[in-house]
Amino acid sequence: MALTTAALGLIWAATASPAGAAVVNLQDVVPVPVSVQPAAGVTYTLPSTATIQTASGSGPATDAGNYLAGVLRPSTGYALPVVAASGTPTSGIALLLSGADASVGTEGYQIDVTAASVIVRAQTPAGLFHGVQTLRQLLPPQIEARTVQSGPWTLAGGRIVDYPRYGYRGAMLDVSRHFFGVDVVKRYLDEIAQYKINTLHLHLSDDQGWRIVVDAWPRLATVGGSTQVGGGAGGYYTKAQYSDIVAYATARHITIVPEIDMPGHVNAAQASYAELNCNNTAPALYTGINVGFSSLCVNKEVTYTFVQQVLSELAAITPGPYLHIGGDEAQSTTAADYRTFINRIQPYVGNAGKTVMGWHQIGQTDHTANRVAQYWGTGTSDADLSAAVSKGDKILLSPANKTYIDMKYNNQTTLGLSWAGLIEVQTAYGWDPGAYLSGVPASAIIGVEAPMWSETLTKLADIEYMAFPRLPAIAELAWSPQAARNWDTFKVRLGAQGPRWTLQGINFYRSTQVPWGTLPSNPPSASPSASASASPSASASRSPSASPSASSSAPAGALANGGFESGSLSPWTGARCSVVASPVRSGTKALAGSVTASDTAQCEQTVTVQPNRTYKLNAYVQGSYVYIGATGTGVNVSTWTPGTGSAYAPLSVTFTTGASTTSVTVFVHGWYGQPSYYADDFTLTAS
Ligand code: TNX
Repeated sequence: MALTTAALGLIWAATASPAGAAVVNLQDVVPVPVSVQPAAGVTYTLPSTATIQTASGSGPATDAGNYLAGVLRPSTGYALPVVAASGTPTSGIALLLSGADASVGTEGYQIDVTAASVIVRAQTPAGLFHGVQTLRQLLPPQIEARTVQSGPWTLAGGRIVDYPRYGYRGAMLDVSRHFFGVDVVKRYLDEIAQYKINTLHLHLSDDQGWRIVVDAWPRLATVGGSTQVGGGAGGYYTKAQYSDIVAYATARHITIVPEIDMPGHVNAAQASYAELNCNNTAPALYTGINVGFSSLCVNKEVTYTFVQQVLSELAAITPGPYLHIGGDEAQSTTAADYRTFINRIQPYVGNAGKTVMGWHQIGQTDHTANRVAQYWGTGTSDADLSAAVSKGDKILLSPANKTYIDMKYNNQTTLGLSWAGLIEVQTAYGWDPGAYLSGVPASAIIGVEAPMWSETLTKLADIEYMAFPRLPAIAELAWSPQAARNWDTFKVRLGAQGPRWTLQGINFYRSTQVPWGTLPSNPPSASPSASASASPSASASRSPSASPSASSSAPAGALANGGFESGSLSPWTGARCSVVASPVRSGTKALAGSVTASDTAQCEQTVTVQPNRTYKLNAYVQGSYVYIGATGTGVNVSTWTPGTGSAYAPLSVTFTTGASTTSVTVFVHGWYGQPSYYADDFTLTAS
C-alpha cells in the first residue's frame, strides 16, 4: 500500500546504496510528492550503457527524453541514447504515456524504480516532464555538474505517484522596471521548471518601459522601451524574440501570460504617443520608481483603438489562454472612469479568443467568462477581492507579504523592497493557499504565483538571489497537498537543493533558517573546475577584501577628509553636498548629499594617482540607490547599492589607471527616485 508523504514526513534516515553512498529518499524532493512507496533494500544504479526509451511515436515523449538526456549526459559522461520503447522496458530509463495510475491526471506522473529499471509513466507529455524533474532530484546532487563526475548514479527503489494541487503554479517577471533579455528569461524558465512551475507571467509594460513590439504603434517599443529604472538603456522584445521565449517555455510545459498594465502604469506608452494623453502632450520618459501617477485617457476614442490593437496583436502571438490587463494602482483614474475603461476593454480580450486576467482591483468591474483576479494584498480580506469572488471570478493568489519575492528577506538584504514586509523562507512557506483568504471558498482558488518586481534588480544574479530559495517554497505550496507539507521536513529537503543550485551556478540566498547540504569535498574524479564551483566559498557573493600585504607596500592616492571629522567639507565639492553631524557612522560628522528630479548632483574630489596601478575606492553609504565611482583619463567606473535601509553599508569599486592617468575624480551621488544619502569613511587603496 502506498504511504502518503504526510505519513512519511518524519523518516529521514538515508538509504544506503551498495557502494555505501547515501541515496536520496523518494520523498526527499521539492515539491514533496503526493505519495511514495519505498521498496526496502532495493536500489537502481544507472549503467554506462543505459538507454532512455520513450513512448513510441510520441514526439513530446521524445522531447522529454532528450531533455532528460541533456541533464544526465554532461555529469555521467554516458551516451544515453534516446530510443523508441518497444513493449514495457526491462532495463534503463523509460518515459511512457501509458500505464500510469489514473490519479495522476493531466499533469501528474508515476515513477517506478526497481533493481532493473526506472520507468516514468504519465497520461500527458506535461506529466512526463514533471516526472523527469523528480527523477533528476532522485539522483545524487552531482548529477547537476556540467563536467563528468564519478557516480555511482544510484536511486532508491519504490514507487512515486504524484500530481498537483493547483493547475496554475506561477512565477512573474517584471521586465519593465528593468529589462531582461531573452537569455535571462530562458534561464529563469529552466530554473523554475525544476520545481514544476507551469506559468510565467511577463509584466511587459509599466511607467518605466514598454517591452514588446506592436506593429500598429511602433514607437511603444522604440521610444517607450528605450530606458528603464535608473536611466539605463532598457530594451524590448521583437515579436520573433517573444515567440522564441514562448516556444522555449512551451518546451518546458510552461505557459506565458503577457501583461499590459492599464489604465495606470502607462507613462512609457504616453511618452511614446501624445494622443494617448488627455492634454495631447507626451510626458517625459520616467526612470524613477513611483507608482500611481499615469492614466490612459478614458474619454478619448483613440484610447480604445490603441488598446484593441495592442491586445489583438499580443493575442496573435500568445498561444496561452490568458491576457493580463493589469488594473492595479490606478490612482490617477477616477473610480467611475476605471469601471468604464475596464468594462469596455475586457471584450477585446474575449474577442481575441483569450480570457481576462487582472490584479484584484478588477473586482470593481464586470465579470467576464472565466475571469481571473490576481490577489496581491497584504491582508486576508479585501472589498475588491470579495466583489470579484461574488461575481464569479477565479482567484490567483499572490499575497504580497508571502509571495512577493522582490521583498527583502531581512533588514540586511541589500536588494529588494520592503513595503509588504520582510519575507524569510519560512514566511513564504508557512500558509495554506486553500484557507488563506476569509470569505473566499477553496474552490475559487486556481493557484499561486510568485511575482518578481524589478525596481531594484538589474541582472540574472539578482533575480536568482531573490527567487532562491523562496520560489521553490511557493512552488511546493502550489503543487503539494497541504497535509504533506511541513516546515521541519521542507527545510531539510530545501537544504538538499543548495548543492544542486551551486552546481547549476544559481546565485542563492543562504538563509540561516535552512540546513544547507554540502557536496562531498573531494569527489574522486571531479575535475578541478567542478570541485571549485562546488565549494561553499566559491559561491559566496561578497568578494574578499584586498589583502593587507598587497596594499601596504603600494602608494595610495590620498583621499582628503574621507571621514569628515574636520567639520569642513573641503575638498569634497558639489551641488547639495554638505557635512552633517547626524547621522554618523563613526566619529561625529558625515557627508550628506541629495539629488533632484532633474539631476544627479554629486559630491566629488580630485585625487592624484599613479599610472598603471589598480586602486580600490571604499566607502560606507546609507540610503537607497547610492553610487560611488571614479572618472579620469581612461577611468570610468561606478557601482551602487540598491538599498541599505537606515544603516551604513560598505561599498567599494576597483579601477586601474592607464599610462597617462595622473588624477581621477572620485564621487558619490544618489538617484532621483530616492534622493537623500549619507556617506562616510572613504579610503582609496592601491594594490
Ligand atoms: C506593487 S503589485 C505593484 C508594482 C510594484 C510592486 C513592488 C502591483 C499589482 N503593483 O507596481 O512593482 O508593488 O513590490
